[in-house]
Amino acid sequence: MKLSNLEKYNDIVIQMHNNPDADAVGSGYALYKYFQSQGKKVRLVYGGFSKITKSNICLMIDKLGIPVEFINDTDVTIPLPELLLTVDCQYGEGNVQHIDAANVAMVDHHNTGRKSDDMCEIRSNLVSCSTICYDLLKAEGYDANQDIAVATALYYGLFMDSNELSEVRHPLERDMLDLLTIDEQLLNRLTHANFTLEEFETAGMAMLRYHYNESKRLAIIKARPCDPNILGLVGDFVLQVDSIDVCIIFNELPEGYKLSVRSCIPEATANDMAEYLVVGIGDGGGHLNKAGGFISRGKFQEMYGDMSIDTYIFSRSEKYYDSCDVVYASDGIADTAGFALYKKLPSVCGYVKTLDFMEPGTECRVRTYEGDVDVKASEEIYVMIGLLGEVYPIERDKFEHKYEAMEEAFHKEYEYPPSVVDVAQGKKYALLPYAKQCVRKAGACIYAKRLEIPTKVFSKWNYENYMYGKVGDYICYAPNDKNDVYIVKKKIFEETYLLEG
Ligand SMILES: [Mn+2]
Repeated sequence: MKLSNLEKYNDIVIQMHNNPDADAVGSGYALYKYFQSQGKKVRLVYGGFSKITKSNICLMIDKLGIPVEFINDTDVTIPLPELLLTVDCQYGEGNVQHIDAANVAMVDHHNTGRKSDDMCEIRSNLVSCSTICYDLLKAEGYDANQDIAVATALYYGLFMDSNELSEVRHPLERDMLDLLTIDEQLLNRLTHANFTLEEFETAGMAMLRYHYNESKRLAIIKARPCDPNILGLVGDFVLQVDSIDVCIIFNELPEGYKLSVRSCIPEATANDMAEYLVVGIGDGGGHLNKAGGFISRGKFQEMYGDMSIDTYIFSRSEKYYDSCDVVYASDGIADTAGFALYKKLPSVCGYVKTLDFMEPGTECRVRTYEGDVDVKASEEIYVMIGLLGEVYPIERDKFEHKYEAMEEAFHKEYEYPPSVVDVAQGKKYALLPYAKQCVRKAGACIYAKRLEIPTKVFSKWNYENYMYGKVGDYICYAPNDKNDVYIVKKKIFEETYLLEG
């Protein structure tokens, strides 16, 4: 959906879910300001049983001057709007007060199975709805930075929905953080108004009741029901203990279980652990050090019957330690059993010379799907654009060995346009305007093996972390360089390589 699809409506009501959080308010406010700039009559409302009381949300609304209206159950102040636009939620859901409307549109990042269409923008791969709104505004040429309140509201929405940015992973989210100009002072105040004295006590009690696994240096804590932020806070604190490397803290909510993971070791990172704990029963992810997740009560019961959540978390987290391989590229591949020779299929990719758009020596962040990787712009460094829009740096001699460079421009449409960031300037460069075509030389070969368990490869490139391969992805190395070890995603591998012979 594009916001301009909704141009034909003049009377618009934007609705947040009941008991709105920062993401709902940030999203709603950004769209409110956009439609106002288009000369529309627009209101920003939420319903339910209670008015917002949470301290940080009240402060956000007050300081940013957000014109939020509470529509009480019994209070029918909404005359049938021409368009009802729900944000951070979907029309008809349990936590969305029913409002009659002639037409309904939705912007949301929760996965309910609904797909995007002319009236809906549903992107569940993003951690916040604010990110979607940021992108929708950008697509209409509306710069969120022209109004610092809008920029700050969007930023804070992402901040709060990503467990204080620890679950940010999509390139679009990282762009948003780099490019928004916000009221830092207000953000600072908001982040220090997160909980009440009662919640503070909950945190204290949680810390008194920890379980400790000495051999794994792992602490597990069950907390009383509380705001997810409290879990993160406790986890951060616990991780400062000298004999604890990983901390898992969880609690029970009406719809399921919220968990927060903290780690300070590369062998068991927080995001991997969180993803592992929720496989098949929820969502989880985040950063190496901080991650979070949610387990749905219904799915948990379906899969594990009446196993208690405590038993599940204890046994599953212990299993994690045997579930993953770690490969250091500098050590090379010691055991080549199971690897086979694959031939690259000839195909056209894009490439960009870093010096075509940057000064030599410029620190340049390449935004790959596996994480950010920093390189210095030079004669020797090119950036490849693969079949699915994936980008990665490549050394010139490797490039010339594998590819035939062409002079024709490389055009292709991608959901997320390949880009790099000039780290010092905080400036983003789209790569496609500089991209030229290259053709893979026939016969280039690699050794590859399908992964049977998840594998982390610490590659020779300066990745912020490591390349992570899931079951079904491929671990590969170059025939002439056993230290050139990397992961290729299943889909890319299958489109790119053919078993030799
Ligand atoms: Mn949200």
